[in-house]
Amino acid sequence: MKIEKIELFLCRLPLVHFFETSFGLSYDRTFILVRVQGDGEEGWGESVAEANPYYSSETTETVWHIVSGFIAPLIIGRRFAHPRDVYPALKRIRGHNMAKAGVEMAIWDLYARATHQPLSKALGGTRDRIASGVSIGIQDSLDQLMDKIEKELAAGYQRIKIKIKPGWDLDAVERVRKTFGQIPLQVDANAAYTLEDAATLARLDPFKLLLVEQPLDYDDVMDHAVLQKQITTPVCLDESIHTVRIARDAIEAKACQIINIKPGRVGGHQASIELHDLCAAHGIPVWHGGMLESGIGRAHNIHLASLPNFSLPGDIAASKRYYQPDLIDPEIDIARDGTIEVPKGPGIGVNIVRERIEKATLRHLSL
Ligand code: OSB
Ligand code: MG
Repeated sequence: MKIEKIELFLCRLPLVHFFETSFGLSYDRTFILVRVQGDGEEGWGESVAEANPYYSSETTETVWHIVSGFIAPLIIGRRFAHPRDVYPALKRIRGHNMAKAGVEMAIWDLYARATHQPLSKALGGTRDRIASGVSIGIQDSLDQLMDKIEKELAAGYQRIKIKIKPGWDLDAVERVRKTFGQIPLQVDANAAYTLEDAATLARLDPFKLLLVEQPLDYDDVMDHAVLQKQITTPVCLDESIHTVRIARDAIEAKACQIINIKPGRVGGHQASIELHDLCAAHGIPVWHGGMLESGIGRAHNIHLASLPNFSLPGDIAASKRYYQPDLIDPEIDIARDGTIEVPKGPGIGVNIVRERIEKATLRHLSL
């Protein structure tokens, strides 16, 4: 497989509903789509970097810079026997996993299309449907949060995750438990606490949450290990897990009992498979995170989440919660039982609507 061309599309889409986390509030999403071409086929990827460096240090502008200036020259004109070889070929470039992942995942799509198989098969997926959960941002009031949860449960979602931050935590969880009982429930702090808040976080224990996601800093492992000894809720790491090696250290240090995999954060599908396998070997369950992706990134996530150790419902929900219309047609939807079908066509297996991409594009580059 010889990569002949890489195209970048800087896109912006309005969100159906604003999304608030401990690090900020978004009304729209800015992201980069990657199109690769080679062997008479195309492949599509989506880089999950945001316009701002609040979830991660990468932004859409750093992705643009790194792909156009450093990744493209290493990829264009080069022959790859298999997409697993792409991430190692970029080793000289330190960090910038979201930039690498956008390109690497597009090449996986190209490969799966060229070999006439669904991406899930190429990745080693074993299921034809994935379990779907929702991530609900911080709301203007607890009443509004209850309304949203009621709506998502009625739609069939298998688990609810709510965002927390100091001042929007214990009361919110208590109210959810009072209103909805023992539903599968987890919380995500996006690094909003420090070890000094351990006593507050321990007060979540009686609520029997599935997990608490990234309570402490984005680059921390060791404080999470200290915290985990003081609370019974399983700690799950998101932001801290940038590489397979950090995951190995975190498992060794008992800093987490569960890991959230986002291919964008770790450098693409190959690194995700390795992370998935490492966790399986250590009895650490994983689940698939989300970054408010368009249908293109979302389709990639669905294929990856078909691997066997994705044993908890992911943050992979229906398109209509995010974008209307989405960039793909038909859109991604969930069944009444809260599952999403893994597309069966070649590659990511969804129809990309080019006119909608054109409409969302702020800047385009062909390399
Ligand atoms: O921490 O999981 C996160 C969205 C943007 C950045 C970080 C996170 C999230 C989500 C949304 O929780 C998950 C989704 O795509 O629905
Ligand atoms: Mg998270």
